[in-house]
Amino acid sequence: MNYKKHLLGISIVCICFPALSEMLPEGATKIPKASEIPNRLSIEYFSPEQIVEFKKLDHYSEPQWLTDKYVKTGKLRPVEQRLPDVPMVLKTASMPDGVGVYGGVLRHVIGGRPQGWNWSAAHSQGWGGINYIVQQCLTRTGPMYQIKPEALEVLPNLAQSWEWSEDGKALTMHLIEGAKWSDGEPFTSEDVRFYWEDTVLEPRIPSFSSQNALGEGAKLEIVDEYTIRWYFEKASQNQALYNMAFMTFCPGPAHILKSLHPKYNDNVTYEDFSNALPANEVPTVTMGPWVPVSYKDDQIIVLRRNPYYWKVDEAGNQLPYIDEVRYKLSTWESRTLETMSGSADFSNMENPPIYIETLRKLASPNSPTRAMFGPRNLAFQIQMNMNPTLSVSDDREAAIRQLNRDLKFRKAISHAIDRKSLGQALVKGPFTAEYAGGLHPETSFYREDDVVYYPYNPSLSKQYLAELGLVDTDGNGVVNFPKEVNNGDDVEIVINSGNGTADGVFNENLVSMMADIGIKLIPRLLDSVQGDSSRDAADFDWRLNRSDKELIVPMQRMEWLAPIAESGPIWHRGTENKPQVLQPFEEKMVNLAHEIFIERDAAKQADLIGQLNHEMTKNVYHVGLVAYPGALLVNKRIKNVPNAPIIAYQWAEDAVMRERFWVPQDQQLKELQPHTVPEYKLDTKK
Ligand code: BQZ
Repeated sequence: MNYKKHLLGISIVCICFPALSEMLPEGATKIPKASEIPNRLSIEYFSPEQIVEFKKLDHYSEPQWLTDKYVKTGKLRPVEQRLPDVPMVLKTASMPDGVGVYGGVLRHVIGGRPQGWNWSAAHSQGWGGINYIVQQCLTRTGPMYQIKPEALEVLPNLAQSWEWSEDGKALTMHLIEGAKWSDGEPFTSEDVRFYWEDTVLEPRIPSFSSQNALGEGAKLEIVDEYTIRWYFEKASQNQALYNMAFMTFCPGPAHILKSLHPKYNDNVTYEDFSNALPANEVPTVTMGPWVPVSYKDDQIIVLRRNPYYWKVDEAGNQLPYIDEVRYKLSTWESRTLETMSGSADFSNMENPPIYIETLRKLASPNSPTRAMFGPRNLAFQIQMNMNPTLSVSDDREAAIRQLNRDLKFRKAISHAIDRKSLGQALVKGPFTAEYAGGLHPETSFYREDDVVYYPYNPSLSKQYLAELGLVDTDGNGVVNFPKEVNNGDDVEIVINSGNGTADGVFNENLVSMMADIGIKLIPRLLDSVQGDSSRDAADFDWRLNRSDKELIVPMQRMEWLAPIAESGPIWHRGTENKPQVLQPFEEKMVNLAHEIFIERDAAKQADLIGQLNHEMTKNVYHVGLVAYPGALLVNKRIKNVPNAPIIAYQWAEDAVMRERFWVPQDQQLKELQPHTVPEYKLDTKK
């Protein structure tokens, strides 16, 4: 299917540029070795065919209540008519507990809140895996963590198969035929066309995707109802297959969205479209295994099985096995605490301040929870906004942007941070490691030698600030801008952050570390919706950020690392009117990124990624703070839960394939809306 193989677990040998020690910049060192943490995660590997296959089976079945209540009464067609002619079959070989039984509940808790169901206009659904349920994408990357390195490839999803043209510039994709949206309407290439042409390429609609992120100058041709063809300027744009997965190519229902879009409806504006499908408008129309059917603001979202879901097991049982999924709207910390105590079923343990307590509880033999510890593939960093004009509303903000763009300033900040203390303040013990920014340590593309580290050295920080003309002229302990800049006022910087305990620990420590070098740091705590929207609008001086999968599998979301598109790294975004202003090292990173995309040799590609990491860390593209491990926590009553890291190609919620989860009958919990599936009012089918 795709050209090259790489990844998690392969060791790659290539020394292609001079040893780093010969060229370390002033003040820089190598990154210190982190202490060992026990890594108890062992992963079972499969070939793609052992995970998924498209195949017509002789016989299909569904929960008995569904047949009795909906099919026998004529409300739904029989299951074989709701399924595609050739459905996707999830294979028993890769299911830890095999074919399951129907029924029961999966209980999630999230700290996010849904902006709405119109993900085609960059609405988030509150994260924590509800996004992975409602947004189905052309390809799927989450479960790739368990593919044997030598067989590694992007997995099919709504695109069933694909082939590259001989010159490597055209990619023909075959969509699954006869699959239906949760309201029974067919999924076709028109959904793909609408998503691409009328939302991604439409500058007046915000999007999770962009043309260049998919592959330089990507163009789409609709061949027929179930065939699409991509054209690229250069050959072998392999990253395109990654970008057709979550969250950059997950089409919305065109048959619903068109009537809400100004191109097809004179009575609505672009703004209307972006705000269409608010969270309380349920049931949602989705291709996912469960459908949001009820929504209570700040309380709960209930999802019920999608009777049109297009995946089955090898015995012909339509998936999912579990009938109801609940999302309690709470906080990220309570997700972990509730999963520990058994009142929730699934948590990515990612909040170091509660690790010790969680570990203690896990050690008890009656703990209801199973924990899977992963490598240090989580990290926090400071992102400094580098767009000189976007969302700048006064002189202070403009002056901060100029500082952010100055390497000497970024080095000064890096040298001001005592990462050892910061790590210990976050959680005592061996969990955290000093982090220089760039790729996550303990992941496959990371090589210590690529990393340039500017460690704790406050006197060098102060020297750099003075060289930049930032001196405390009024004796109040805070350095001032030079007279001609921002009135010579105090240097005050606002840092946007989340509102969890970890954010609090970082803020408190960063405020005092910055105060030591004469910078007044002002934390601004935001909930997840505020955080996402200020991030997307580039409305911040600095952001405290917990990094994501682009720092693990770089070609997946390269525009979040190198400014290959205006949607570019969070800290250097641009718009048509306020474009990015790239510095020479950024141009270099863009070139490297393009080379990475088209390099077919895995070792050479890994080396190019290493060079990118070198540029990132040498130029302090963002300021690394600390790296730390996470653990996946799942209630013991849930079957078919493979060992998985909390994040690799995607977050665990996608990686583990929840549509195969099942619960033995005697352990199933009471459903809130038993024996129901979503029912749509006819007028939603515009
Ligand atoms: C995992 C994830 C699943 C987004 C989000 C959230 C947003 C960011 C990031 C993580 C949450 C959980 O992460 O913390 O464990 O469940 O949802 O999507 O932090 O605010 O914008 O990038 O993935």
